[in-house]
Amino acid sequence: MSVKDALRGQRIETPSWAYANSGTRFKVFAQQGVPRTPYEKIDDAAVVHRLTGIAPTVALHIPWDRVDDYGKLASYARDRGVALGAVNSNVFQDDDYKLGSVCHPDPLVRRKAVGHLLECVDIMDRTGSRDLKLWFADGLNYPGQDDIRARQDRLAEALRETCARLGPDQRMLLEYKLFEPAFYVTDVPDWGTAYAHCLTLGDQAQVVIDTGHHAPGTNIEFIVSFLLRAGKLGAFDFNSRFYADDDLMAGAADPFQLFRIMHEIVLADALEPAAGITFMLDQCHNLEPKIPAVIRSVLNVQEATAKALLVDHGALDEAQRAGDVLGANAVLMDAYNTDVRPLLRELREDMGLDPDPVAAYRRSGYAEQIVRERVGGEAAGWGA
Ligand code: PSV
Ligand code: MN
Ligand code: MN
Repeated sequence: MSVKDALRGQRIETPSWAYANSGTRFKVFAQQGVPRTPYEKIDDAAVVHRLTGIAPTVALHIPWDRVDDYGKLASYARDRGVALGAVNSNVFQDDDYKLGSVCHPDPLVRRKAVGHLLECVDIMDRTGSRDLKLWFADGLNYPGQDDIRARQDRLAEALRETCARLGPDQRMLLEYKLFEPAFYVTDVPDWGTAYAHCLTLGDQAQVVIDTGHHAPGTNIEFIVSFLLRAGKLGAFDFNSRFYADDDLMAGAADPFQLFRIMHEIVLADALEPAAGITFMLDQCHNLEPKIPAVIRSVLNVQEATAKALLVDHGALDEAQRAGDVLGANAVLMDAYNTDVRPLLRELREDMGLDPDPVAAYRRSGYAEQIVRERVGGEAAGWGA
């Protein structure tokens, strides 16, 4: 397949919450024109897809995107040229979850949490979503606070029950995170823990790599490569980090890391949707305008992918076999250092798109339109 064909087939899923107000624990700086409802988040996601041509699905977050009729939400999305993607569960924003959700010492709280996960699968049945994405804020702040091993048992039991509820074409994607909000123990802190649970759960359970959820210096492409080999990589949450879970635009902090990740994907032939890896963004745009920031992130992932597709695999293989350390590294760097922007402009023109989606967004007047039209009502913020 040609580089252009591979890029034409690429799919990136945008998160509904990236379009809404968000902030840090210190302050949410509200922006004008942000969506007031899940429907308006879909309108914004549809704009991103219309301009980039490669972002045809939008992930939901329940309860932030709770509606009465999910079938109606799905057809609303379809009418705008997009589809609903992964359903993200939320068992971290309720007073009951102070000491955890599925790992909580109280069986009543665990039941409530599992009830929510099962409700998310009901929603997937109605939206036609394939993926249930699980991230747990569960953990401990102090040594002795709870029994670490018992919490793993509770986690395993909750995952087992939820997995058993999935339809044959649905998947459970388990996300890990090193720390935060818990500081001493996190119950799913790393890919090894997520992988071990997914192995026990069987084929429908796979791991999500959120690029912001590792210790500084972690070699993420190794994790990508390991999970791909094991058939256990289900999805990415792309974003950039400088320090912790910064949720900045993908490709902003370390575009070379994004390239190295996409190189592993290309090597494993895992770019096409048929390979079953969902490439999502998980970002919060706290200072910058949201829609152009999502567009920029999609383009950054596309650029890293284009460079990864340009790697000369024949030359790389030859250099590796010959033990030519510098030669092999040079093959990768040649691809990374290629300016792929002319190629991508050409690709977009072939696809009937504006070659510069960010400029096209600015010219479109959509930003001004939503400021004018979205007055009154509550802005749907992070957690709203
Ligand atoms: C919290 O760290 C988080 O950013 C996780 O990455 C989830 O994917 C996301 O929130 C949405 O729940
Ligand atoms: Mn995430
Ligand atoms: Mn996160």
